[in-house]
Amino acid sequence: MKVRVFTADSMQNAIAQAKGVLGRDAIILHTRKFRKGGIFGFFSKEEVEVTAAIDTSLATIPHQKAVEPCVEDVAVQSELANMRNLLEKVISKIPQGSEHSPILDLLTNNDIDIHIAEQIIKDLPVDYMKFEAGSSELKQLILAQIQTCFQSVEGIKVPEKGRKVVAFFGPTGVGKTTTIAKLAAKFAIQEGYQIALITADTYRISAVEQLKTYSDIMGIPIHVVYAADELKEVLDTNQDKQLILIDTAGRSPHNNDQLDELKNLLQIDDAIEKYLVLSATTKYKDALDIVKNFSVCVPHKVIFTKIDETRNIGTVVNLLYQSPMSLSYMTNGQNVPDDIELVDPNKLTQLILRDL
Ligand SMILES: Nc1nc2c(ncn2[C@@H]2O[C@H](COP(=O)(O)OP(=O)(O)OP(=O)(O)O)[C@@H](O)[C@H]2O)c(=O)[nH]1
Ligand SMILES: [Mg+2]
Repeated sequence: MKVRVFTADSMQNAIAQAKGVLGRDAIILHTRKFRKGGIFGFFSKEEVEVTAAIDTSLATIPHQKAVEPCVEDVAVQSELANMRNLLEKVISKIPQGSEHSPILDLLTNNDIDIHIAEQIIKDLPVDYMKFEAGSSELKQLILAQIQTCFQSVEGIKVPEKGRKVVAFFGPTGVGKTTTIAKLAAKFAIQEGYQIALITADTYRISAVEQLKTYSDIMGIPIHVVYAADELKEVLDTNQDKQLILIDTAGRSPHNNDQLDELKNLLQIDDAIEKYLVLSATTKYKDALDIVKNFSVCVPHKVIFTKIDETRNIGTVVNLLYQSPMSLSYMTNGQNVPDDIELVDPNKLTQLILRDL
């Protein structure tokens, strides 16, 4: 048996290539879509990979006389025919297109997008079908597969020498300021670092007051900046701090002027580590727009907030499966400073699967 892998821009072209090279008797063993190139998962091109095989002993070889098979050939041919049957059975069980399977239903009922759910199932080990839908073994396999999308998790690392500057940005009301207050308490009060807060949110009347209230309670200095050059000045005058947290005004992902302004503010210093703050309650399609449009600000990591407000955090899986990102914290309530923790892939996936 000869097995070859073909890639093309569409399923049709990949299959045509396979049939062209291996002949019309080629069988398709596996198909997979993947994205190539791009930045932060975007602007990448979708490609299709087809794994095809041909039973060389059965393939039609043009201009060649048929030869009587010897006894050994017959045994090999029969073995190959068995393998072919088995493969076809396995392939027929892999969900294709809109075909529904119990696992697909389980995943989509948990707000996982149908295309992502299909991909998760395709990526499962082939022998997953030996387990009953709903069995703990199958749940473990799905859990492990979903966890492959949680690539790297790292919180704020304050260096031993020098300092760390972190800026937080994202759509309105997702919990940026509250998250900063939680982190300020963790680093200043619990871990004893010298920290300063900066707020560039001068759009909302009460925005400065909101962060100032926390900074007063914690005894942490706060600076208000109205423009990029002021931010630079404040960063220059706070060289003695070990950690500086910058709050920004919530922005609509569809307002390019606001996004440009934010981008200009944050690119004032290359050393600024940038965190995109996203609410886990966001609808998947909106979350895709947010990640795509805020990518002009080149976020290094993502924070998921309001994990406590939804029973379906499929959006998180959808986003990460579609476009891998580095994760940091997740927040699960309004309480400052308690309701924040480093993303725990296991815990997060358990949340997704709690209804499975
Ligand atoms: N349930 C829940 N509520 C949260 C969480 N984080 C923040 N909130 C609440 O969400 C609301 C908005 O929080 P903010 O911190 O003001 O959000 P923001 O992103 O700074 O908002 P803007 O500056 O207006 O864009 C507040 O009522 C917070 O208490 C969370 O993890 N869970
Ligand atoms: Mg705010």
